[in-house]
Amino acid sequence: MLNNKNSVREFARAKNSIAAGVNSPVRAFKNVNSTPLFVKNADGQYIFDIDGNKYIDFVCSWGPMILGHAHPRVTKAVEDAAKFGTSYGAPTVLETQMAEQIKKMMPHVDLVRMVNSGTEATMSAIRLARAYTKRDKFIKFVGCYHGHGDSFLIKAGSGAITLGLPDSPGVTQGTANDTLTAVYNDINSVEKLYEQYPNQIAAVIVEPVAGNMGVVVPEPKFLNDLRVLTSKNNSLLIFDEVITGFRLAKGGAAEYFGVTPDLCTLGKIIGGGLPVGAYCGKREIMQLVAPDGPVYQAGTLSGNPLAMAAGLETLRIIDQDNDFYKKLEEKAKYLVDGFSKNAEEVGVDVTVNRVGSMMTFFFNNHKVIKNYDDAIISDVKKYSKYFLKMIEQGMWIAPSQFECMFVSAAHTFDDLQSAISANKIALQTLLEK
Ligand code: KE4
Repeated sequence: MLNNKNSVREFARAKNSIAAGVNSPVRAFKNVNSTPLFVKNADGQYIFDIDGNKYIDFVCSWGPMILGHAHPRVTKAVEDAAKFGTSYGAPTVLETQMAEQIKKMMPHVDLVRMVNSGTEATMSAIRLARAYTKRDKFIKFVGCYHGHGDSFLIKAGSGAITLGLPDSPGVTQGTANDTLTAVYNDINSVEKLYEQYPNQIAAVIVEPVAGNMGVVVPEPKFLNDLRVLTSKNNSLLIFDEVITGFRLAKGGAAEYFGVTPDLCTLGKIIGGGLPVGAYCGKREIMQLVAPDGPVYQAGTLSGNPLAMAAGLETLRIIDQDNDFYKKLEEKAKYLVDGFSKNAEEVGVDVTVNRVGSMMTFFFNNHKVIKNYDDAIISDVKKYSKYFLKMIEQGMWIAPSQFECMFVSAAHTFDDLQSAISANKIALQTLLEK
């Protein structure tokens, strides 16, 4: 049984001062019927809670920590930057270097605008797409999550599914009317919306690999079909690469799948663990952004020196290692092969979806999970039991069936073997009455 008494005490204390006791819903462990674990520190692939428990971390702060925690070069970059001050509200060369680094790794990007979260990035990208096309509506996919901006909390994924709030109260009907939803991997559902709303759709925004209904992989032609369909209808294709950006390849999902969006949104990895987001893309579109253009968007701490230092060092470390993604792929494949073999041997119905180092282990007997309806019937009670058994064995995995599991450059094959052994024990407990 896990010793979590300090976390239990601190959660009760937090609830007196922080809404719901956490600063982001999925951290509350609500749908795995447990009390959130409070973290003391993290280092490399390990995370330590305030009760002295040590875990191998497969959440990686929901994606940013692709190098592992407290990477010495990243920590030093932040320390050095902090000595010069923490925010100026004025341009710095560091921001230009970050934009140039993004452009170097993502050649389809002409101009970048830094913001402070993925939510800000997607909100801004949709505003820009509407201004550029002079159209109001946009298409998202059921189960995809693009942050908590009002227009995205329509059949949203991530914590919204986890907590059963895919359509949040507080979002007005007027806002919702301009958000159209289609079915992931179903290009006909997108075509139908274009037929129903001719010349009204500004953009399609898509997670090129869905990570917020659990990992759902795009079928071979889906992304390219979206590219063709959006171009044919004079609307924009926006890749929300907040998770996949620099996760799947140096050029993100655009490089991985060979499909070029008009705009893309970034976050997580480009901040190296500090608050960051960005929207970026073709010059003819991005040049509409204020103050050169009329599309207003601003941010006190946008491009702040500490996040730029952490993110730039992270991207440089990745960019300097030509085998970075090959090594991640080998580790992720080893883990998933081990998990799949366990499920077979123990006799538990699971479906594993993986692209690169992002994966989800669904308690679901669908052999193929290709959209929200396939994912949502997963057995969340089973997942909850599995989660608690994995945590007890020192494996820090997502407290939700509808999130990703990540492997970082810091994980060793010994760590992965430990996770495979723990996974087998956790699966066996599911068979106990
Ligand atoms: P943030 O505003 O949380 O930085 O980014 C929003 C966002 C946008 N787009 C995608 C594809 C995302 O996955 C996210 C945020 N991801 C969730 C986890 N799936 C963040 C974790 C949380 O909400 O605490």
